[in-house]
Amino acid sequence: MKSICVIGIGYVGLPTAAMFASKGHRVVGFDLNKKAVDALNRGEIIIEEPGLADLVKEVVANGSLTASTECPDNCDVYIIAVPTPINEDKTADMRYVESATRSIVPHVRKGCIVILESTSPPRTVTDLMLPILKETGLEIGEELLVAHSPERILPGRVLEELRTNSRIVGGINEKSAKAVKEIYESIVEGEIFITTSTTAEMCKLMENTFRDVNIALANELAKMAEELGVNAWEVIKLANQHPRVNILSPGPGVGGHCIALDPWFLVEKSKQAKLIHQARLNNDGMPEFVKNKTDSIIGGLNGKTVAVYGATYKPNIDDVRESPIMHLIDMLEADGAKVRLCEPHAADKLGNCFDIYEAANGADIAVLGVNHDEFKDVDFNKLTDGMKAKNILDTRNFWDEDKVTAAGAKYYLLGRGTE
Ligand code: SAJ
Repeated sequence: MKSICVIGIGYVGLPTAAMFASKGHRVVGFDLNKKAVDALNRGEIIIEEPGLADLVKEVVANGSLTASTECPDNCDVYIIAVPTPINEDKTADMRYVESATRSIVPHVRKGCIVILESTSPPRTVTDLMLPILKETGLEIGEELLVAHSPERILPGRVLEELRTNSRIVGGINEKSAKAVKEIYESIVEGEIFITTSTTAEMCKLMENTFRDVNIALANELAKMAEELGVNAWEVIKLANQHPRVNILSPGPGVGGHCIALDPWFLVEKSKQAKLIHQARLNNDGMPEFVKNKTDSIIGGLNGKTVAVYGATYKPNIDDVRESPIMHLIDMLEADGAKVRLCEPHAADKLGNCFDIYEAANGADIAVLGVNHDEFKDVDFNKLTDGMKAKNILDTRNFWDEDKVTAAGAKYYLLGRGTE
């Protein structure tokens, strides 16, 4: 049993803290956000993630997880899981990692372990953290062990992936890597691979970059298909029959706090990252492409009403960070359209949301932005009933064209050109 401090009790830190607590460790979640700390001490959570509320309730009730707005003394392990957002100029904002590292300096003692989980630009542990940790006076790598073990959990499946995914542990030396591997062995059933801290940083960034570049390729296909009179979705289905081809799905853009940001950390650090840079620009351009498509379907946006279905960055979660649909809404409004949003997962956060059928009232077009389960079996007769013009734009290939047309509406699909 270890005493563990998790710094940052957000999307990554909270489930990690709860998992360690459920395996018999004594865990303190340290966060400057008093609202999150107070909620956690009451056994409540302020994010949506399957299974997390029950787990947190249980470990808070049995006393193994507590939260504090002050960094605790005398922990064996300090895990940093704070956000690494991006600045306006697309460079990494490392202030939280830096201040989290500084905050533990007065509290660590001989034998302590410091782990960075936050996704960070290459060389963060070596160039940013180690100089700060040296201020402890402890011998780094001997008396104070340090590693980067990037989180790789998929929002919406966090608890399962935390347990079953393999894990990379990049130590500043072998002693650090081995000690940190042992810590994660108590919660991870997947394999744990040992490497250096900078390699671990690069691995995490390249995983998300791999996905970003491949989504950019799918989005480029969608745009070409519209120009050349082909259905991109059919091309993908058929091309993916090839045993070594797996084209991903086009969509209104890439959102979330990971894939939409992480590739920039490589662009910032290396002039070689040209394809990676272009992929980011392609994906960031998708909301505008969808806005223009909406505009051309209804013949101009000014004074029109657009019903938007879904605003989170992907289905069945409540996270709107970097959501392409939020950008789309801003652009529609900037061009003079009135937006009526239906977002069952984040209505509290966003305000001004309508239910599925109310949202389309008086609309000139309904745009499906996120393929939430709630939207699967909509009754298109009911949805299009009060619409001013019965136009449906599906950006996810999610709605059934036959059902839409049976309701007397016109169905448009992102990535489908007319031959
Ligand atoms: N998307 C597409 N087309 C696709 C797949 C995704 O447009 O074919 C879009 C989604 O709509 C969404 C975005 O990409 O807006 C990202 O969604 P995602 O489900 O691919 O990934 P995230 O951002 O939720 O989580 C990723 C995961 N990384 C990988 O799969 C390589 C997760 O394992 C990481 O832990 C997470 O980033 C992270 O925290 O870094």
